[in-house]
Amino acid sequence: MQIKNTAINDLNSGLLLDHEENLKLLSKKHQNLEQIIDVIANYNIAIPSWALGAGGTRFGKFGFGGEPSTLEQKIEDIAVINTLTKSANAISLHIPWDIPKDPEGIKATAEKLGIQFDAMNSNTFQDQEDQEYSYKFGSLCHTDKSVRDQAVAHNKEVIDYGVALGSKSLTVWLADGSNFPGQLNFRRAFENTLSSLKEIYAHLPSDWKLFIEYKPYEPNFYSMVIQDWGTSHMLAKDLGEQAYTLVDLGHHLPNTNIEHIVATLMTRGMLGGFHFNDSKYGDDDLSVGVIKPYQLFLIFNELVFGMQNNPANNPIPAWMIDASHNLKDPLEDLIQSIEAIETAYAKALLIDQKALESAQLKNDVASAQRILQDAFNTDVKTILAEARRRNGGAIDPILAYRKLDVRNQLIKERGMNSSATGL
Ligand code: AOS
Ligand code: ZN
Ligand code: ZN
Ligand code: ZN
Repeated sequence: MQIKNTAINDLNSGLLLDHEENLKLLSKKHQNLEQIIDVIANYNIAIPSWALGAGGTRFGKFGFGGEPSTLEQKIEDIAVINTLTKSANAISLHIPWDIPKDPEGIKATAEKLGIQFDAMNSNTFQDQEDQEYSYKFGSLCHTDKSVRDQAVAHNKEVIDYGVALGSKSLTVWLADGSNFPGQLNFRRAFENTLSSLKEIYAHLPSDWKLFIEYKPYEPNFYSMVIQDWGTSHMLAKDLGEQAYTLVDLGHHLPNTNIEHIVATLMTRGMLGGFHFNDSKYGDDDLSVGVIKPYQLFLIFNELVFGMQNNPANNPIPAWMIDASHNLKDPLEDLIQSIEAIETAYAKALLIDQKALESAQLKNDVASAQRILQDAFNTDVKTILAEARRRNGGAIDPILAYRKLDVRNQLIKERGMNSSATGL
């Protein structure tokens, strides 16, 4: 299924008059509006290949019609999102769920649809049918060298697939840890993980980055080998310049000050990747912005400041949505997530940084709060719409998705019972 540009133009034309009026009002109020529209228009977030089908919980999964069952179809779905939003021009693959049997062919398909290959993801948290050793008691941290070797070899293989596709980074997320006190020697597990990661790092092409994701608990409920940003940072530092920490918003204990972590990592140029989602209790993987939009805005405030004041040369982080879609149409959910991310970004760009700095230097707390809240309370829908429109996207992407009846078209093409690989 491919959406024609003319269809989007037709839908936009009905909304244009109102949109232009709103834009005029906004540009009267904000002098830097053009710059903000520009930044948003050039912003893209990668979509993980496993987010395109129905997600589930450990209790069950309720399918969606028209789910993509091949890598080609996953890329097609992302192209649909990208055509509407002009903000999702990359896919993040997961091996072995998305082994490209014909890398050249897949690359050509993606290129034709304007989709690039973002970070590759390895999987040593599940046992695959043909593998010799089990990851039941860990992978890169395992007590048995043969298991570690197998996990290292898998990660090297993932890098090789990525090279064939034109990806430039590998994300390692480990489920390794322990469920019961006494099960694992923390220090031995850490050292084993570090030496396994060193082998993987040695296989990294010189223009690649390695992202190390952390998580405090789940699937292990007593300890996780890479439990927090400090552990990830230590590992990355020991590996070398191509290794970075990856922040996943859901991977923090409740009420953790994530914006502070972001700022600290960027001070040292160590924030390499970012997984967006939202959470109420744990790693809930809810749609971005549904629970704590103000926190997301404060995080973007640090990201904007970090990118504008960057003596440690923090790279532009690799942005990805890492959420689960167990009730909504996954494509609608991803469009909503993109909107939430860009909303927070645009609002953070509206912050008067000079005024904020002067309030901070004078310890004028009330003014500092007001400056942030003025930006947060500004309606930026029109900014997002204008950024999309200028790129040929939809003024209202969800409305367009529904008017174009995308889901039913996909069901017609793929059937009611197709299912996507993933969690
Ligand atoms: C797991 O909790 C992490 O968020 C991973 O980034 C990701 O969801 C997983 O690798 C999916 O395969
Ligand atoms: Zn993640
Ligand atoms: Zn997660
Ligand atoms: Zn999550």
